[in-house]
Amino acid sequence: MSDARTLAIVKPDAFSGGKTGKIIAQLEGDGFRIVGGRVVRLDRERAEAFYAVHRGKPFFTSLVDFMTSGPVLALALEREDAVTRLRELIGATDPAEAAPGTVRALYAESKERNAIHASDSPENARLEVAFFFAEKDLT
Ligand code: FUP
Repeated sequence: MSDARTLAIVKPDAFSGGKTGKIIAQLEGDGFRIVGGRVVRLDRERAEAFYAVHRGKPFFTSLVDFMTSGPVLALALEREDAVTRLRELIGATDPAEAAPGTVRALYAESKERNAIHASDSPENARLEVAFFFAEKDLT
């Protein structure tokens, strides 16, 4: 069960570009069940907290600018091997390096404006699901 749940964020570029429905369809088509969903606008404090591991890196301020530039869709997702499988399904960080057919290959504009986030470990999945959702609100 430790790898059964993960967090995805449909990022502002995909959200404003009207790709949200297509991305959800791709996730559901791969067997993910949506157990929580919220459209939110992150403020700088929240975005900096979410990406705290990247604080101090050259792209950090720009990343926070981007992630606060519009609404995002946070999704709590379940399926077998959810963390591993979602990372495979979204593709590499840079869409130029993402495998064909992955979410980022299909919808990302650049390494920064890359359409979707997915938790990279079961431990981070637990923390990131809790960042957006109270356990009692998950179905
Ligand atoms: P990923 O796990 O694929 O989302 O990638 P990282 O955790 O390494 O990076 C988090 C986000 O920072 C990326 F989604 C996009 C942004 N980023 C950049 O803008 N430039 C970089 O060189 C690396 C990451």
